[in-house]
Amino acid sequence: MITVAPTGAEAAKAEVPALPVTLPELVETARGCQAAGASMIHVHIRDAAAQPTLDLGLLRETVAALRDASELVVQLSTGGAVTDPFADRLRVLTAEPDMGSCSMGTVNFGDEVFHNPWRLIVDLHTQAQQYGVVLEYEIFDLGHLWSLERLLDQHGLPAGGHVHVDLVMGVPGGMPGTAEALVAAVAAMRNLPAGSTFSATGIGRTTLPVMFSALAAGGHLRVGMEDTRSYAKGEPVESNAQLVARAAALARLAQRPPLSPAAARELLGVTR
Ligand code: KMH
Ligand code: ZN
Repeated sequence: MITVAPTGAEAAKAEVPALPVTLPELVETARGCQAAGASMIHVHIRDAAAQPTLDLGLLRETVAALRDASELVVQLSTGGAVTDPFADRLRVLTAEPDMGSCSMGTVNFGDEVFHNPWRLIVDLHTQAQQYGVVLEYEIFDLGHLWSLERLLDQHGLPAGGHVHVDLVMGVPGGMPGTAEALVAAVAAMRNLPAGSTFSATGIGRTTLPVMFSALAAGGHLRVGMEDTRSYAKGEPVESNAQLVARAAALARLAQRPPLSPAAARELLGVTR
């Protein structure tokens, strides 16, 4: 399964002109990435000034437009930007996406702090259960996997009944984007429910080592301009579809061809 994370909340449009920030750009990205092999899209949206926003109306419009234009599983970020209030992040779930992300712990995030206190995690998990929104648990460091065990023990399985985590590796302040760290994370998943799955993404120059490691370890892949702005040294990424196409080609070489959106829905327990 290949997830594309096309925009994120950190890169500036002025510095990264290929970043999709408008709804038409996002829709075109979704179409191109599905054609290239993606089955899920992890969405952050921007306002008219290309700044990150969690505006509920815009989020709803975005979910509808992406559903019209593609079959991709639509996952809205509840992580937002490091400055977003918790109430706004929780409200994202009411936009009725197929899935939401749920970050499993506070982490230094470059020079900033990405705040994810336990109370917020519990509220995201339990409200997503109530709304029937399937969650993907974002793991920035190994301890976040133990927090996920504790969350599931105390509050039960997510909507859909399947546990899927995304290892976000190479964030300055989190676990490194190395094969060793990926193997350690996979080992730390041993007490999650049987059949739990993971994807992995490596930030910046850790993109390729993490992709190769995840493929070798039986994981799924996340790629996109949220995490990766250079295709190779000195070569800016041209489009998100370019990153998806590379991941799909490597997955086929590894004899693990990309899943269709329908197969991804089945795997993840997404019924919308
Ligand atoms: N933008 C980061 C602060 C998520 O989408 O769930 C948080 C993030 C995680 O990207
Ligand atoms: Zn994100």
